[in-house]
Amino acid sequence: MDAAEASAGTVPVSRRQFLQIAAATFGAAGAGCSTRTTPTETGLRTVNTTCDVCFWKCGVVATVRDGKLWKLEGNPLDPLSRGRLCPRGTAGIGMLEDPHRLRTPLIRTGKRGAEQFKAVSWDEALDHIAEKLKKLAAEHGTETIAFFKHGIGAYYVEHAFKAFGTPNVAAPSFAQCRGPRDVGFNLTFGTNPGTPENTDIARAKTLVLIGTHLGENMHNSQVQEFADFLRAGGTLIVADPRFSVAASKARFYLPVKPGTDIALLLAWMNVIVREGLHDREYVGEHGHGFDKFAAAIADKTPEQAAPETDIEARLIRETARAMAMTRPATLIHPGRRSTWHGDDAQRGRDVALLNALMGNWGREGGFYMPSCIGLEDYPGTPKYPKSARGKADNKNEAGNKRWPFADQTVSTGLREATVTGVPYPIKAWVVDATNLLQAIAGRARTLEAINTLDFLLVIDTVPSEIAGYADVVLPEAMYLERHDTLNDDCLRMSFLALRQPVLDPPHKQKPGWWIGKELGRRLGLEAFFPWNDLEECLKVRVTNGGFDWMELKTKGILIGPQAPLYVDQGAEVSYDTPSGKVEFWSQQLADKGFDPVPRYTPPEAGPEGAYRLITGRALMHTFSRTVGNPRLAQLMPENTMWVNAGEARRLGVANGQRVRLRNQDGVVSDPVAVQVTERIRPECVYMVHRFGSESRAWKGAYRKGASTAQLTTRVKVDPLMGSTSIHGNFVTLLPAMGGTGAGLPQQAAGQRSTERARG
Ligand SMILES: Nc1nc2c(c(=O)[nH]1)N[C@H]1C(S)=C(S)[C@@H](COP(=O)(O)OP(=O)(O)OC[C@H]3O[C@@H](n4cnc5c(=O)[nH]c(N)nc54)[C@H](O)[C@@H]3O)O[C@H]1N2
Ligand SMILES: Nc1nc2c(c(=O)[nH]1)N[C@H]1C(S)=C(S)[C@@H](COP(=O)(O)OP(=O)(O)OC[C@H]3O[C@@H](n4cnc5c(=O)[nH]c(N)nc54)[C@H](O)[C@@H]3O)O[C@H]1N2
Ligand code: SF4
Ligand SMILES: [Mo]
Repeated sequence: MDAAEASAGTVPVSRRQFLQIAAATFGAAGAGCSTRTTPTETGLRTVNTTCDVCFWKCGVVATVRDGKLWKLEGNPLDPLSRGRLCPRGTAGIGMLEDPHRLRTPLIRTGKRGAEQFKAVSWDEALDHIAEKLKKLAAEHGTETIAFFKHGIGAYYVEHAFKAFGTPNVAAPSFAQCRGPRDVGFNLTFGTNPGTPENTDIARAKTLVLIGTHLGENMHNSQVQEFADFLRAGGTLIVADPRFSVAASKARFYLPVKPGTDIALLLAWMNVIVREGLHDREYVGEHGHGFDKFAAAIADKTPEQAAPETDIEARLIRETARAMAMTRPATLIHPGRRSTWHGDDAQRGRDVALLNALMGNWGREGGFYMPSCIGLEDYPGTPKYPKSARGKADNKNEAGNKRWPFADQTVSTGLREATVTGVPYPIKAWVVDATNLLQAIAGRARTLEAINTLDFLLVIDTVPSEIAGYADVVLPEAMYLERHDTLNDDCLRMSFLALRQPVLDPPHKQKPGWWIGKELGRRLGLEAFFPWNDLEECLKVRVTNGGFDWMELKTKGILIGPQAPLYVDQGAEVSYDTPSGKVEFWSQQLADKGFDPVPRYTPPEAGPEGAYRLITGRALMHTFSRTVGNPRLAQLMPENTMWVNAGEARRLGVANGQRVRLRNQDGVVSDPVAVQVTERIRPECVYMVHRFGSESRAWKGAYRKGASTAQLTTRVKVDPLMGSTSIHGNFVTLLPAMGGTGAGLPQQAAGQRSTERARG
């Protein structure tokens, strides 16, 4: 059935038909490898826009030939791409080609999770949503709607929901990603590295990557700067239990035992302080509580850290001295995802403190001071209503904060409020561009929450796992088919970047701004959308900011003024902490009963014979955005499981052999190919996150590889800020069907993977 046909009907359709609706013959619309705006268009044209295959938002030059998208290249004017795209950006074409894209709004007909929907018109879908939301608001209050999002595409739908009155807006990029790092830095410097990070990588003389795996973690200009750093002969120190791509470029590689970073960081600081190698002038002028800090780490010697970290004391000393030698042009990279072992904000604080000892905040080769344009809103846009009940994510029964240092909404806190009704029940979720079933740890708890909801709205581009549980699914146009809000991130120089359509959506897909505005209209929020279309809104904002709209439209990027980058160029640096200084000793932590100087606790050991499961990124994929992208799937169709060569020998498993993994709670994964390698420590195994999708409708991704999220049933919550730590899960290897493996538990041969509960 064609989507247009399907949309006319109100007859319930079977799951098979849903698959067809989501997935029908998109390929036919664009014969072969690409899509077509109008069949009559001929010749070449280019449109400058921005990439959305990940959140770096690189500037893209899109070339259309005879009405089909032909190629995507980096925009040379753009500071985030510097004229080059990563493989995912180039393969953005594959997202348009994906024959399984959502095509039309859908309303659920079967039970939750059964992926049974009827296709409806936009009017029917939006009227239905508005009616539901108004009823919920009247009965329970607008706060009982939680909005989950990831990325700027969700901006105007979020705007509609904030205007409607919910304060409960969360992104997994806080409590599941960079939150602990940012909170650790906030507690120390009163600010944090932000996004994009204000790291001066190219100018550093020494760069320390503790955990963060630049090169596999592909944020375009950051990796280019990393290459500049290496080319200039900088000293690279990498601490990672896995010999990452970055480790292969390192002068010093420290194969640290997983979960012992705090011991390593404290020992590095112990050496630096004990030998007086820190920036004493900086610490004297800007440091707070340094003597108490020095006393607290006085016994954290490399000898004490060596048995914990499995790194020789001599190597810890040597690397600490190497860092001090080039300060302040020594950068201990803050990392990004930092949801590891439950003490992650304190780990983030240790990274911040080690940087503070280098005196590198606002110094060349450390952290530069970023600039941004900060355009005003569209004139006359009203203020959002204020909720009397406040946010629901971070309050306990007594009305106190559960996590005193969380400064953004904790997604998992909203999930808890949904399940427990404390501090008040959450009745509806709106999920826009985030796949919560894989993004937030504890899938069973997420499903429990979903099953208590009165209403779940999912806005996505493909039939994602979370979409399979929705009451209503809205198909968003792809990033190459829409305007989004402007990118005015803070960077070395201020800039504006425009995402604008290259092609029209091929079916009934609509841009997020249109969905927000249309929903807003139905909810009586016209005042919040005083423009006809987003282009008009952006034009006014850009023009009012003193910039030339036509120039932005043509170039895609405008560069604005740049403030001084470094203190010695006149940059102003202030520390927004209670003491107004860099807090080596934190009274605010002490006041809340936490360690004022981070303390090391050994990670919990796993069951006998089990391996700690650690995870990371692959160059050619972004989470669940790309697994079904036909072009990227060619490069990496599924993940593998890295296992240490000695362990593989002992277990009798061969490279390429398929195994299943069973975790400490008995959950069994889908089969995954073993990658036997010397490049990982023996006590852990490694898999790239986001494979093993459960959505039957997204055929390109369905059960490709194994899911790390499925195996992450044990989660530790950071007591400072509520993030969910996922590196405390352990797996044993089981032979997959027909496989052997002398050391594998044979009784489990042929075992099936755990059914990931649906509905
Ligand atoms: N290609 C690509 N790039 C991406 C993304 C993507 O999806 N695809 N996602 C982006 C996003 S949102 C984020 S947040 C970042 C995340 O990027 P990072 O912050 O770099 O990633 P992590 O996943 O935290 O770290 C993974 C690395 O930590 C190592 N590791 C595991 N346990 C330990 C330990 O106990 N100690 C130490 N020292 N190392 C350990 C792993 O072996 C691995 O090399 O990547 C971004 N870049
Ligand atoms: N086990 C485990 N869990 C993790 C991590 C990990 O390493 N391991 N990493 C964590 C980190 S660092 C992060 S940042 C989060 C990220 O987790 P998510 O927020 O889930 O990130 P994505 O997978 O990029 O976004 C997912 C959804 O957005 C949809 N989408 C893509 N493009 C569009 C669009 O244009 N419009 C709309 N409406 N939807 C779109 C995709 O189809 C997909 O369903 O996950 C976290 N969770
Ligand atoms: S880093 Fe790659 S995927 Fe991310 S925005 Fe840039 S080109 Fe796109
Ligand atoms: Mo992230």
